[in-house]
Amino acid sequence: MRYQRSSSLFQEAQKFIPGGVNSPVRAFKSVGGTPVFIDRAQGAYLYDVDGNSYIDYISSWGPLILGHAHTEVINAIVDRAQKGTSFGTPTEIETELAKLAIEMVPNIDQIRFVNSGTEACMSAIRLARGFTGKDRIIKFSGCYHGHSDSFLIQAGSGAVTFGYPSSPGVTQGTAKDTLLAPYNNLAYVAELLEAHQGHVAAVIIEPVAGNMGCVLPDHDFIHGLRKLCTQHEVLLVFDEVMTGFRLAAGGAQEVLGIQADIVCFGKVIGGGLPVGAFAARSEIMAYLAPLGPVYQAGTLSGNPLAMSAGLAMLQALNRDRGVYDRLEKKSADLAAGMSSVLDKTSIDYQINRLGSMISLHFTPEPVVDFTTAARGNNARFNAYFHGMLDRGIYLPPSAFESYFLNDALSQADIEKTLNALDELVPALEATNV
Ligand code: HOZ
Repeated sequence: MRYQRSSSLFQEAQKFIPGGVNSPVRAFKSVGGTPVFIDRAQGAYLYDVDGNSYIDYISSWGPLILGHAHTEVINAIVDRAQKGTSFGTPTEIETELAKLAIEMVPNIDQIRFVNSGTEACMSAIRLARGFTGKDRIIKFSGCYHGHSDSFLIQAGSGAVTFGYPSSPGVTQGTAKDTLLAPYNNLAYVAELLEAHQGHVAAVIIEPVAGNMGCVLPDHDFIHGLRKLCTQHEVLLVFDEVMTGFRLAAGGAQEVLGIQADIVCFGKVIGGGLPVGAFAARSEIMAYLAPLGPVYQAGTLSGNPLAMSAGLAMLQALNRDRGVYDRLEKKSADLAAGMSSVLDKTSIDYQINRLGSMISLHFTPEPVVDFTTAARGNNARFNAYFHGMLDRGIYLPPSAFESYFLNDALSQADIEKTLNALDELVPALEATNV
């Protein structure tokens, strides 16, 4: 049996870990079947405990933009580990990573490192509230900013995959300060800002959404959002946990030509180790403890192993900016190839893509927000996911997640992926609509 050992490991894990996983999307609950337990990874490939290999299109959900076990990143971690793993004191490498991140990203003066994207967004909002003296925030339905209370309201990613976009456990008191708007709907945001005049601290957005599948911002919407925030003296917070250092060295700010007030990072900035960060101009960062009154701390924040992985990753990206052109070409080839396979069929589909973030939705209408993303054909998506997995292609196990391509992926891998899709077409066409 192809997944025999994975299956028995999953049985065992469920006895001791809720749902057998430490992050819900991994459980394959919405697509069914047994999650694949990975033993090791190299380059563009994952290898499971049953001896199967997969071309990986999630790259650990984004961080591994250069592929798995990249030599420079691994060497940096190993070298640093020899000197001890954590001190709870300042280290030189934190400043090195801070300097490089600030050099690569437009419009930030200072950066604070935390341990995850969740922490970065949670802290950014606290900072925005402390800086503006206002309580409410606006977020967009289907955007996911980690699992802190203020954001688990019509959230994307696993929250919506498993049917709890607004999580129990979030108090009414917290929820009332989070105002919701549909993605790509500027008029709605304008109305909210008018109605809550003087009470909104920040608008937080995934500038290219990756947690309801990949959803691109309309040009007028995202530029209009910048203008509205300035007019209303509201901070614009870009959650670049997925897009930061991925879409370009300067992330979505660079690609879209927009300067946010606070930017949140995660994933690529940690090189595959647990790192998040938030950054802004000095005037805002000065509100943060120990300079200012907004408290934020962490025993393992700025951890030397994590910093060394992040530094090696950003150094490699900074040295070879051609990586972004290569990723653009591979992603464009993949998207074009998928279209040419699916165009020959009766299957309704949409492919959304910006740079190396892609998603495929089985729906006839453009996917521009959460409502349109949620209209996708689930049965067909599940058949697609499992059909591809059985052919050695590892895709996100939810229609509400983006693919993240990596630079280790070869043209031959893309060909293999397209052949797998081609082979799968009869089964997809037969799927109940
Ligand atoms: N929330 C992550 C994707 N949007 C999933 C993380 C994981 O399961 O590892």
